[in-house]
Amino acid sequence: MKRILFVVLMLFVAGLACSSQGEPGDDVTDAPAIPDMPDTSEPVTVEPPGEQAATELPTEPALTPTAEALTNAGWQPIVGELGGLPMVYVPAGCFLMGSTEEQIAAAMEACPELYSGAPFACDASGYQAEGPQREVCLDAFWIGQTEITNSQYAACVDAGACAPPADRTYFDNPEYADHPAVQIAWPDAVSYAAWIGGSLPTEAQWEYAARGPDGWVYPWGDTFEKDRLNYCDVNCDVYFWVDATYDDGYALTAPVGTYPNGASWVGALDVSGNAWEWVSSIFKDYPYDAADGREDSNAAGDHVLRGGAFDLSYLDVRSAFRYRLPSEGVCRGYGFRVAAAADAVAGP
Ligand SMILES: [Ca+2]
Ligand SMILES: [Ca+2]
Repeated sequence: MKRILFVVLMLFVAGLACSSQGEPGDDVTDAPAIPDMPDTSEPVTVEPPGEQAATELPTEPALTPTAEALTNAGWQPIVGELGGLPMVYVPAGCFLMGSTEEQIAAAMEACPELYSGAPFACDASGYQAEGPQREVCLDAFWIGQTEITNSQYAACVDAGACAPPADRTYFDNPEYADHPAVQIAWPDAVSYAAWIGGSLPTEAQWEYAARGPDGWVYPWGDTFEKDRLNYCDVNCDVYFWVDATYDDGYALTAPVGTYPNGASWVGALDVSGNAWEWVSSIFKDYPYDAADGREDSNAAGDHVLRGGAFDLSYLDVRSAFRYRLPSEGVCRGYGFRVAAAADAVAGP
């Protein structure tokens, strides 16, 4: 029942502002941080065996040299290209997908203030969908450096492989050529991704590219920083959660890559905010399991959008936040980026 209420709430907001909830507030610096990964970066010292021990050691070393442990700060972004699209490489690894119980509780505690004045009440279920947290390990892949832009999407439309956006107001305006393509339904995002030779990222791939092995709350760290994204700032045209304290320069979408200091650990831009991003996954409860049908492209059900948009507050541009919509849903903030297999992209 709570989930139904939350969906009703979100649909209400979507009707108001396409995709929104929340209001500005204090940042979430006090949100519990995900526990650090074990620090295995220190060199392992193996004492040379004494004469007595030498005969007892196995002929193969027990510890083989390994690369330095993967960390967000330690990874150097690699940019490749897929059909003209800049892609960034995401190395194989593991991370904790979803939010901790403490983080979900913190989101719920912040919610009433965020919604202050809004004609609905906070409900836990939208945030509860971020749990339970569980480790997910992924093979390497590539993900788009940016959201797909209007000019990029237009090439697919011109080729007859993609349907034009539901509302062409910005799509047809040359001034928006480098803005994310929006008003895109899930099947059309899938069509574009296939046309370019990739796919939509899974929900797990998207979140890993956003948060990294360190599991940061935002692409740049655990603290909301207003100068790193296009969110619901003073220019925002929703009514209850505008952050009147900051001007990010845009009421609607911004050109992709406007905030290079908002890059995630792999170098993906505008992961947080600007346009929502469809992922391949059907919305199902956590823990995430790619084998439970949610990655079946023919399965019925709502699909997931990630990252929040220009009309969302700090709470809902967190990398763990999950938004669900019927696949045919279109609105001014719904776009996407593509992913590709590790061997599908020409590297540098
Ligand atoms: Ca903005
Ligand atoms: Ca985005």
